[in-house]
Parts: sequence; C-alpha cells; structure tokens
Amino acid sequence: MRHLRMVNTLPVVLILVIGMAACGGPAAAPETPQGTEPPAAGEGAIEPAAEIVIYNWSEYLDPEIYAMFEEEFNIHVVEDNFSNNEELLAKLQGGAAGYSLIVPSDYTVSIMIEEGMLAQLDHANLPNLDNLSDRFREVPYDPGNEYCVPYQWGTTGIGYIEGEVEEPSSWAALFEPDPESPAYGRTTMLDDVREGFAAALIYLGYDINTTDGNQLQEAKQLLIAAKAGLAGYDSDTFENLLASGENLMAHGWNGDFLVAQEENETIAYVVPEEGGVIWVDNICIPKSATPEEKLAAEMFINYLLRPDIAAMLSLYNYYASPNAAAETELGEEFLSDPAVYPPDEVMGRLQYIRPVGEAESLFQRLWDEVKSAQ
Ligand code: N2P
Repeated sequence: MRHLRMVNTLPVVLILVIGMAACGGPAAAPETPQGTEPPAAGEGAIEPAAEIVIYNWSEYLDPEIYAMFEEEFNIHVVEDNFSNNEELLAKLQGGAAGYSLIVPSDYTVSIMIEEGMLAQLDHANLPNLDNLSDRFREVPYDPGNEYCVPYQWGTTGIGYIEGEVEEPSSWAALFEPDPESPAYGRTTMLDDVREGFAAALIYLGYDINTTDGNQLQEAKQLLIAAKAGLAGYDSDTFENLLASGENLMAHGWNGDFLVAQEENETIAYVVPEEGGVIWVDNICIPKSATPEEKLAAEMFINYLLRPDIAAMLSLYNYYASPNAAAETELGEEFLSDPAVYPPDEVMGRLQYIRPVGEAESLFQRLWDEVKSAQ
C-alpha cells in the first residue's frame, strides 16, 4: 500500500509553470518535497515520454518501484533483460533503438563512452544525485557522473549448498572438478566471457585483465577442463537452481544468492581464497533516446536516487547501495552483512574487470571455443 501516499503532482506543476510562462510571469516551479521536483520547465519545455523501456539484468529491480513511479509521474516503464554486458553492448551496437535506460557494468561504461553511445545526463534533472556517497560521485570510468549513475555494486564468487558440498574455498572446486563430489554435474558457471576468464585467471594467479595470449590460452584450457563438472552456463537462474535443489554449486553474483537464501537457507556464498571480481553496475541513457524519453529516463533515475527508493531497491535485490542517504533506511543488519559489504580482508582480494581494447575479440573467440568444446 506504500504507493498510495504518492501524489501525482507533475501534470499540475507543468500546467502551472506553462501557464505562468505564457503570462510572462516568472517560470519558477513551486517548492516540492525532496525527490518529487519536476524537471525545470519553461518556454518550449518538453514533456516526458509516457512510456520508456529499461534494458536491465534479470531480477534486479523491484517491480513495485515501477508501479509507484507510474502512480506518481504517469510514466510507464517496461523492462527487457540481457544476461551479460556483451549482449547489451552488441544489441546497442547493432542499432537497437527504443531503450531509454540501460544498466552496464563499470568496464562497459568505459567502452560505451568511448564509442559515443551514451547521452550526457542533465544534472538539473537529477537533484537527488547528491544522495550518492562521495566515492560514487567520482568513479574512474565516469568521473563526475557525466553519463551514468551508479546503481548497485557487488562481488562475483561461488554459491553452494551448505551441508551437501564442502565449502568451495578455492576456485579449484570449479577448475579441478572431482567426479566424487556431489556437485559434479550439478554446477553452473556464469554465461559471461569476462567473468568466466576472470575466474580462471584468478585461479592461475594472473591479472584478470591480461591480454597475454599464452595466459589466455592457459585460462581457456582450464575453462574447458571445468566443463566436465558443469550442468551448463547460466547467468539468469543459477540461484533458483540452487534454491530448488537441482544444482549444488554455482559461479555467480552475491546478491542473487542472498535473495535465494530466503527460499533455501542452506545456500551459502564465498569469495574463494585466490580472490574474486568486484563490480559497479550503472544506470545510463543511450544516445538513441529521444528528448522526451531522455527526460522521462532522468526522472526515473532521480526517483531511484531517493533514499527510500534506493533502500527498497537494495532490500529487493540484496546488492550494496552506492546511495549514502539510503543507509538509515537500510538498517544495521543489512549494512553489517559481510556477504553484501565485504570486510577489508575480502576487499583486498577483489579485482575490477577493465576494458581490454583490441583484445576483446580475442577473449570472445577463446570463449566461443570454450563453449563449443566437447
Ligand atoms: C542481477 C545481476 C547482477 C548484475 N540478477 C551483475 N553485474
């Protein structure tokens, strides 16, 4: 019932402002509570699109947030899903139009900025940007949040069923599959070129962003060796397959496992001793968005930046929030969960995936070879 307290202020404010502008009066909007400010309007102001499409990872945004946003702003948000950054990138590079919001990870933001694929954000429409903690205002792949707003952050490790399999404290659990283990044939790996190679390279003790051909070949051999113990590659349902008891181990993202714990409390998550991946996902607007779509998309981003909505988002997907103002609502239990906010000892073992330039096609070719190997 939470959404019932939302009032639909935007059309009223717009009519008022346009009316005042027509009379030659000042075009200042009346004050509204934080987070519900309409975008600056004046003569020739554009109206936000009535419907926008967000292209996002699966199970990453609470559907209730769309409903509340629509109730307040009369903008309908439709969601479409991708499974990895490369799928998102390829889709946009292929000329897909119609998406007003996308959620790439850090290294993909760098690639998209360089390729001119993103629209610059109008910070005047994002007054809630100040709610981000300082370190997310100055991310290296997009200093000053010129193109994107950090959405959630997390880690990549291994989820498993406690009591049925030994804790996979080393990536050996994947790369040296033991036919005697109950997890043999009941394990998945992410369907994701950079995440797959990162796991193998970490196990080998190499930099996850290496472009050294020999190291990548070694990693490829390891990824092929892992296949003997795999049920398949899965980035969308790996946690559900643990919850249902079908699988016993999965390479995957912390929040997804933590959400699945609600269904099956024997699910546990570990970042293996050799290390893991840390990532920041971001919400951005593709350049192909029309001005009306872009305005509606910025209103949605600003809505997500509200402390109550940011907290609702994290409590839905169990990922850490870059929103400092949301912390009071998130509460101590969430903020002190080491699986969500890793302690320093784990942080020290995490690496960011970075763009590898021309070596991207090499990674992709080797990954295709892994996937098609018998
Ligand atoms: C949510 C997926 C998390 C995104 N289901 C990993 N970057």
